[in-house]
Amino acid sequence: MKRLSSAVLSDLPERVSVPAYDRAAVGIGIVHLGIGAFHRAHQAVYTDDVLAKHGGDWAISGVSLRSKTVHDQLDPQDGLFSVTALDGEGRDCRIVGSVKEVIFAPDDKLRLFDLMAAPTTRIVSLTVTEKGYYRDPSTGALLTNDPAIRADLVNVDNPATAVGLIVRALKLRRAAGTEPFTVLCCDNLPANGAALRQVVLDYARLHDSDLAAWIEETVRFPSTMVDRIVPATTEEGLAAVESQLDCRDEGAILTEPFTQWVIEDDFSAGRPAWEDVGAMLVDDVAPFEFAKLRLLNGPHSTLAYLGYLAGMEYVSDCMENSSLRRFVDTLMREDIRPTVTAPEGFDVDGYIDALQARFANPELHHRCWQIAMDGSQKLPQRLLGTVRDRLKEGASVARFGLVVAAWIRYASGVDLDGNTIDVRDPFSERFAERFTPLLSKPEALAEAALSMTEIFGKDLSEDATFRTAVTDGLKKLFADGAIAATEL
Ligand code: CS2
Repeated sequence: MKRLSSAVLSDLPERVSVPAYDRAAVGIGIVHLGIGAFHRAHQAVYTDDVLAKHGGDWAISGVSLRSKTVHDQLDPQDGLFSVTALDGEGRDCRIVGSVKEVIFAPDDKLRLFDLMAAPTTRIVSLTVTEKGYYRDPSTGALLTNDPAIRADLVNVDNPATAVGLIVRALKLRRAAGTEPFTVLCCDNLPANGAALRQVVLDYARLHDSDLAAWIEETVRFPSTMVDRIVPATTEEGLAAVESQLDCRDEGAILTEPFTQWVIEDDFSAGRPAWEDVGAMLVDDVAPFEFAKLRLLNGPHSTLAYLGYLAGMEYVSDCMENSSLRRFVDTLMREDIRPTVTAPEGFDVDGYIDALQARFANPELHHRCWQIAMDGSQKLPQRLLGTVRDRLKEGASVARFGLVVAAWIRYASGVDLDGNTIDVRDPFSERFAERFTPLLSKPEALAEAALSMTEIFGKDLSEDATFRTAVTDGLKKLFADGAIAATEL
């Protein structure tokens, strides 16, 4: 079977759309750190549409920081990959051309710094996941004691983390008298621009205070809200795409039709006209980000933990279960919705309905296990803020208690039938040490989990109402199982 590449573009079946512009003629303007599936299904698609509409030197150089997989998938394909939107009725398949190259950072630092320091690079964007910021989720400060950050600080000219790379590149630009690029965070963190700015400044201050002051004064960090559900591609998915394309695409992405991007319009060195291809450029992203994190990501994690413990593989399986569906519906409408201040003209009920339909998309095959990853980094951003607001209101947090209980059980690495769970989380070893010996003691287990203030903050750790909700959640979960426990 032939492989997708520039050479085969003109032979693809007509139903597959291909880049409607001369890829060779568009220069690189964006360096994207963390070129995983999400970036390719989201920002790369918007940029591809802009290039087709307006041209311009806004092509993307995608950077992998830790794994060579994407490089090996896309390099032989001239950076090309397909994005297939699945909606139960049909599949819409397109080839995206906006990524011109993939750099595997550990192998190609010189090229990477040349590019990041080049005046032609006007935006450095990021999708490195929550843990890639080395940020204390409860305070927002840089984790200066994390081994990866410590290693970068003793080796500032050859860093490995995204924060280290950005500071190094900005230093090179400042020394050369080149204007800074705009730093565009595209991860699921509240006020993600400000969050990234803080860790960049924390890092720069530890290394060069003049540089830190320059960054503080001149570099823009607009916030964004990004949304598209993009499950990891499976071998089955690759095979389905192969039959659509009549060629092999090792970098194929399967996703949902829905996509949304809200961007704070604060760029110092220009930007693609993303607003012409469906993105919203606004003055304040916060209300969108807030609604999305709380109403999409919070319930997503809820389904992931409870669903996993109930033996379900995919999010859509959870939505087919009437108890889980009812639980998440009540959580969204009664517990989370009152804390969400909708952006103007935003129909929150319609948003909730649409989100549930998206979760239920049976074609997506989005594994609970995938969403369950990195809970220590995700829960503070997507769930615990809501808990704080509800506690302030004096409202019940019983349902949140059950969700956190499900997370604790999941993080312990032992499911309700005693089987091992492959827990992926920066704290997984600590969870195994602390939680696993306490599985028969719900009170002590809740105490051990909530005392992790880096996740729960001092306030929630000490909140008696929340502690009771989590303890009760654990008792119910252990006694009745995940499904029956949702009948609160
Ligand atoms: C998910 C998100 O894996 C997860 O944590 O909740 O990746 C989610 O699919 C996206 O934020 C949707 O925009």
